[in-house]
Amino acid sequence: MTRQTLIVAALFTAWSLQTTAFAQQPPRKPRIADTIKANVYADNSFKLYINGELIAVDSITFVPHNVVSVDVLPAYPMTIAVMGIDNADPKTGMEYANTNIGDGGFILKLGDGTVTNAKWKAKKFSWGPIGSDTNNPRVENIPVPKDWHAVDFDDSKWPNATEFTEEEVGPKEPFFEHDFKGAKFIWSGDVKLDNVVLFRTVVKSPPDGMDRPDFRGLTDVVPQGGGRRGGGGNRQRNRN
Ligand SMILES: [Ca+2]
Ligand SMILES: [Ca+2]
Repeated sequence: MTRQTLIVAALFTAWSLQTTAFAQQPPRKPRIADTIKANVYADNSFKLYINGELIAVDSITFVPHNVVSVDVLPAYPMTIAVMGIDNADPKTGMEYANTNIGDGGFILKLGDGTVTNAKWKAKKFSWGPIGSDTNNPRVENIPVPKDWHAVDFDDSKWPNATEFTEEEVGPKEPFFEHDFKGAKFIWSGDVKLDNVVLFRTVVKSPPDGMDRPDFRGLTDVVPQGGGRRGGGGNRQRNRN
């Protein structure tokens, strides 16, 4: 090889390495504009996992019925896993000192257009009072699998969620003050007796068709800046 060929080869190798490294790195730090809003309402409470991470826990477990609205940094395919909990005494399945059976209901909308509907999977893990027998109330439970919220959890044998109308669930005031347009109330088959329900779905790509960068793995790379605007001045550092 001539000296010139060697230089060209070296330059090409350096360029390839840089290109490969760049391809594996996120382009920049994510900004709040990269997030989408998650609006979540559960009768009575929920735990929300996205891509295996705990994202939100309902701040009010019983009443009043509330909406939880949080910022989410999306990454696709996006696995959403939710535990929906209808308030119930674990021994009787009833509430208000065993005077009421009560009912559940869950609805979610993300800023990318993701909504709850019957395409989601839903499986009951605690239900009662069996047969609506309030004189001799009993519950049944299935152990919740440890990895139910994991991305690779196999929910293929779970039934699909059942949709319920707004009238059936009867959401309270905060629901109407948030954007749930296009979303359906879901639960497992029995909105009254099923008290602990797990939901899962995979959003393959953003329903609104918007192209969004994937910021996963940020702790393993040095992002290309862009995290802060204004402030800092000469004190610009890679703050997290
Ligand atoms: Ca709640
Ligand atoms: Ca309830």
